Amino acid sequence: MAGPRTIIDDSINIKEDQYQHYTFEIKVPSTVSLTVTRVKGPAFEVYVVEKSDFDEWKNAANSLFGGQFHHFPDLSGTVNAKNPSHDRKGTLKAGTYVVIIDNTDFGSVSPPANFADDVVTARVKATLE
Ligand SMILES: [Ca+2]
Ligand SMILES: [Ca+2]
Repeated sequence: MAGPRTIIDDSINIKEDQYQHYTFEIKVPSTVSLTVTRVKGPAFEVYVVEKSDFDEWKNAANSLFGGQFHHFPDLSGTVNAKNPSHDRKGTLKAGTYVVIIDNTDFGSVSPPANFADDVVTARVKATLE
């Protein structure tokens, strides 16, 4: 296969209490490189889940006390002042996947509870090898 192929290349603004997601499909086992860079805003999480588990993630995120969901820890993580660029690589089998950028109270970090809309501005890039 010739060189890495870009599957996501985007700049986003995500309002407080919202998340953004990207779906991609791979036909054969592939190495995915994912870079999510914080430009502005509060700390947030990045999750990579199988598309069939996206509803499970949404249910967990909408539940008051969280919940169980399946994700790929190698590709997931927190973006914050200490770690402003989430730079991960992992091998995935053929399938359809969802990258979630979470600016909600779900997970280990939450936008500040104040009267301001803490918008996350980020660059999202993913390539397949
Ligand atoms: Ca969160
Ligand atoms: Ca706020």
